[in-house]
Amino acid sequence: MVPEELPEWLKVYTKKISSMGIFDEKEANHVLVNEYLPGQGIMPHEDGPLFYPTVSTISLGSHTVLDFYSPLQDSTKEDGDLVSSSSSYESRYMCSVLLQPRSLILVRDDMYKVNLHGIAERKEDLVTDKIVNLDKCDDVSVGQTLTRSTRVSLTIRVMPKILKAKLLLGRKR
Ligand SMILES: O=C(O)CCC(=O)C(=O)O
Repeated sequence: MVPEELPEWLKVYTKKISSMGIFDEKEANHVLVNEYLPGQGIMPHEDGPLFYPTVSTISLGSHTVLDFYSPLQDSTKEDGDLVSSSSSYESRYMCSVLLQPRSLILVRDDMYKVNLHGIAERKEDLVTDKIVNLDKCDDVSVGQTLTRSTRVSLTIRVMPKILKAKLLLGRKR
C-alpha cells in the first residue's frame, strides 16, 4: 500500500472516529468509499488481515442491511450433522444490522476477524427480528419494507503496514 494524503473533508471523520480510541492509540489512515445503487450489494467476505481488527463505516444517503455469516472454512454442527464448507450462505446466516443514513457502525473482534459480512442485492429490505439493532433505530419496526436509494459508505480503518516512502512511478528522466 502506497500512502496518499487523505482529503481534508475526510480527515474530519478519520480524526473524530480515531479520537474515540477504537483503534487503540492509532489514527485511521485508510478510507474506502463505496457507492451502491438500489439493487446493488457486496458478496459476503472478510476484510482480511491487513487491517486493524476494528472497522468503522459511515452510511450516507440510503439505509442498507448488513448481513453476517459464519466463516466459509469452518465446519458447523447443525442437528448433529456436519455442514461442510460447501454449504450455502443461507445456512451460515447469523444476523443483520440495519445501517441507517448518517449512522456509524463499528465491527470488531470475531465479527470482523472470523465472520463474513455482505449486503444482499435487493431494491428493498423487509425488516425482520433478525435485525439485531432495531431498538437503536428510529421509526422502524418489524414487518416494514424499506426502499433503498443510492447509498455511499465510508469505511474508515487502520492499515498498520504501509510503505514508508512513496514509490516514484512513471518518473520522467
Ligand atoms: O458498504 C459497506 O457498508 C460495506 C463495505 C464492505 O464490506 C467492503 O467494502 O469491504
